[in-house]
Amino acid sequence: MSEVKLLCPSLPDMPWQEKPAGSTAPLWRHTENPIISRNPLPGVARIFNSAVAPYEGGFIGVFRGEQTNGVPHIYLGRSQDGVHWSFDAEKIPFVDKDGKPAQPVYAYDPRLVKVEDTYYVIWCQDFYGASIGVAKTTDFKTFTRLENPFIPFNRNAVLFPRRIGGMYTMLSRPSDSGHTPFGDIFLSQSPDMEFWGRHRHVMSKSDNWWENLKIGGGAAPIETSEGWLLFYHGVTGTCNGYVYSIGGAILDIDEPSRVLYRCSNFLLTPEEWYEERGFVPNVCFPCATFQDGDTGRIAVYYGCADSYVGLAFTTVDQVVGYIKAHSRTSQTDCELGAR
Ligand code: BMA
Repeated sequence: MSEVKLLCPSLPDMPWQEKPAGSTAPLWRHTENPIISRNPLPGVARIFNSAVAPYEGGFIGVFRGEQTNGVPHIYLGRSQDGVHWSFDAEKIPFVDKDGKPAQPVYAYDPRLVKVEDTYYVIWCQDFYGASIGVAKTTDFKTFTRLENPFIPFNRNAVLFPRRIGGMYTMLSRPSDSGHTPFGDIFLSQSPDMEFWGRHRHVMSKSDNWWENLKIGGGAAPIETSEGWLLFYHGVTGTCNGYVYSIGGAILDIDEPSRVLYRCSNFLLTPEEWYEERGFVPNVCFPCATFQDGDTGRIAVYYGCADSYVGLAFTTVDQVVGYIKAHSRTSQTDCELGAR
């Protein structure tokens, strides 16, 4: 029986594998990784950095598909087991509020979060510079664009799965126009998913070597009895390029700009061939999770080397225990983040 409670519905059919005997790692990889390989459909060279949700007794997802012309777009995928996926041949046909076609110029790193009865897709797109796009759907047939929440430059946005204090709440990472050599996680709130404000700083890069360059939001925060469990990415710069690892933090339930615990160790770092070798080597980039409120099981979907999708597992007890045991927070982590 789990000591830390996942405050979310049961999901008994989510993908799961037991921890390998002898492993001491907080996260362990699916033995079939990468679960999505190269050239997954005609015209798409790679799928990675993608997000999933339970839907109608199976699973659905929004997938970053790097087209063979190099431009990323978002494709819809479906799965019965959360491991083996099939994809629509055409990219998602976004429309505006009048139902007219409204395709972004490009779209990458989508997240998929259900808040109340609506699924929101959040991604990075061109808005006269890289910024955040949002669309909503209730049936996965019509995807209606909403107003862009932020001005450029901003990437890595993800919604909390419920309103907090009555407000929709979004994490994002303000950035620059390039391969941003800096970046901290901020939080913004909205009464209606259109007007965003009440911005708060959540946490910055740290002096932990694996995340000493920049950090960014990852999967939608998971509600637990200890606070919001956040899987995020942390980046270090080496003489041979950036290295992206998966980090973990726990945010205050009512004031999530306050970090309660932050793991000084990475939870997962590039070690396997599909994480170390690819279009961009050494990238583990979490974008979504499944969790089962009954057993405490968690499955993390993460992009691998900008080329593949991987799946890793943990339990809420183990990962929260590991984060707390190795926690080191700074003053700017713990404060409200308003100046
Ligand atoms: C970031 C984003 C991600 C990507 C990562 C590593 O800036 O563009 O989509 O996975 O770089 O290339």
